[in-house]
Amino acid sequence: MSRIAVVPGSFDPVTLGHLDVIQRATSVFEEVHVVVVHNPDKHALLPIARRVELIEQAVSASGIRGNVRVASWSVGLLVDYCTDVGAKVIVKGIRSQADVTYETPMAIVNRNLARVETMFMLPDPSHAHVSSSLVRQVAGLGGDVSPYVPRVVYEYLQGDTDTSIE
Ligand code: COD
Repeated sequence: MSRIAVVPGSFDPVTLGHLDVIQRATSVFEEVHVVVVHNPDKHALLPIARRVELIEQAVSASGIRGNVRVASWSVGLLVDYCTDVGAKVIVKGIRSQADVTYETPMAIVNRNLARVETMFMLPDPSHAHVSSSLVRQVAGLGGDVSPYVPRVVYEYLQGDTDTSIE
């Protein structure tokens, strides 16, 4: 039995879709570790430390009452983090067939590597179209991203003029 789950992602930046998954994970697991992982396939906007801060602030402001810890991981496999903290489950949000195609091989490899299972959660339909890349694109072109992100992220992006890569 597992009481700890890991919710990993780039969270660049954290969106209302991510928060929805985090919130529902806290209703299933006693402890939820939200882990910011560098995705080498993606062009990063925010430094990892800033992403961690924004998640902490967004979780705190959202009224999520479960036990949530926010961390980053860059020194090895995600399952090494899971083993370190005693988590047997990774939770991922699935919005589309493309997410299933992307996530399925990772889930199998993670189970083979460390017997860590992956649980897929379907998003709230109101957030199913939201992604960090969409937010980055709309914000970068001067559009309003307030419907898609927590208020702290909206305010951060409003004030942010530094879009350099970490
Ligand atoms: N609604 C619901 N879920 C959502 C939404 C939404 N609107 N938006 C995103 N999600 C889900 C995504 O499907 C994903 O599960 C998660 O939230 C994070 O999404 P992103 O976009 O922030 O993060 P990704 O997809 O760039 O993160 C990928 C990881 C870095 C987590 C992934 O590559 C990974 O698990 N890497 C582990 C590295 C490793 O150990 N590799 C070797 C073994 S496979």
